[in-house]
Amino acid sequence: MNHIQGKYNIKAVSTIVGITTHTLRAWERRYGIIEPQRTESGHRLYTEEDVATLRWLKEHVEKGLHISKAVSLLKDGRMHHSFLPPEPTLRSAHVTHTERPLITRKRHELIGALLAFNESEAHHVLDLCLSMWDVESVLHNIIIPVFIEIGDRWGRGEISVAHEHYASQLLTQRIHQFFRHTRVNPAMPRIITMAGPGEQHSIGIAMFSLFLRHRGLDVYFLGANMPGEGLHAILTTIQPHAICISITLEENLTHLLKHVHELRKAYPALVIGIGGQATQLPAFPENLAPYAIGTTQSDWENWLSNLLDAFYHS
Ligand code: B12
Repeated sequence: MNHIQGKYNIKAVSTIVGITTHTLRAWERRYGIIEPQRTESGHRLYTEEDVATLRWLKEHVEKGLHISKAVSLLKDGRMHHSFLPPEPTLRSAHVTHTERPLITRKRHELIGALLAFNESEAHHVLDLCLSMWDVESVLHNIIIPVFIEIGDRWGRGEISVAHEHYASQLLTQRIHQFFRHTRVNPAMPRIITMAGPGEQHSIGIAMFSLFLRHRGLDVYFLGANMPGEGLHAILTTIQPHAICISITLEENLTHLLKHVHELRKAYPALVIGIGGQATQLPAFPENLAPYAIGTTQSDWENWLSNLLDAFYHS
């Protein structure tokens, strides 16, 4: 017997998605994007996935994308709500086999545009990516890898410092834009985020800040090279629940250790979290280990869930 997974008839889908039955049939005929199963009497039966696909198409057509363009994006790679696996490492979030070629192409296009100093093309590629995937997916699968690739090319002397700075500035601006457009939930804890003293590497902590913001936390992002002495004013004014510090360079570890020790003494209730490349180095001090948040998405989620538990039960 034929195994039928479809459970919605065309009328139900039309009501759920808000597309007329006439349009549904026309899209099927012209673009072949959905091929609903058929009952024995020949009536269409749609699956949950079909419904999700139609919703996505409708959303993008409403945003101004022509239906044929939306369909080709869909066929080209894949859209869907999130292409991150349940537990990716944030450094190398997996993508499914079918999505990989499209992502690689988008990364190349973005790198090409950035290295040609072509601002509008770079934004166009990013806009297109954002029409296909959610912000965190674009961040982890497109923006971060492009950032690293360009930085590495500069490190190998293959491109000039102007190329590297131009690309970094443009991508950083986009990250900050995402940040501005996410809403804060006033019932959530306040968190200060910063790159520690001596640290110019601020993109990683910007990513983590965005992760927190996306979950509604009230994040105060202080950026790069934040001296410990300068924190008193903000700590006493906003009285945050936590402070998260990023550290990349080994040479800044001693400074960080001192900094954490002082914070601990002056603000015993403040939760301290540390992240960044230096937490993975053998030289990372053992007495800082309890503060390390971890590198995977589930490490970040766990840290946050402990923070929220403590916050709501205090
Ligand atoms: C861009 C870049 C710069 C830019 C930074 C611009 C900016 N606004 O951030 C500039 C040009 C300023 C720079 C300067 C230097 N850099 Co640099 N830089 C890089 C590069 C190419 C990319 C870093 C980056 O942003 N990656 C993308 C982010 C998303 O990754 P990330 O920082 O690791 O963050 C991830 C995690 O670590 C984590 N994370 C980070 N912070 C936090 C915080 C918390 C709380 C949590 C939970 C997680 C978390 O989340 C992120 C997502 O996965 C790397 C090469 C590389 N492969 O990483 C070198 C690199 C980091 N730089 C390096 C060096 C040596 C330098 C310089 C000393 C070079 C020099 N000779 O001047 C200076 C030092 C400046 C200083 N005092 O800090 C080395 C560090 C080697 C080491 N381990 O000691 C690297 C690895 C290059 C290399 N291969 O040698 N750099």
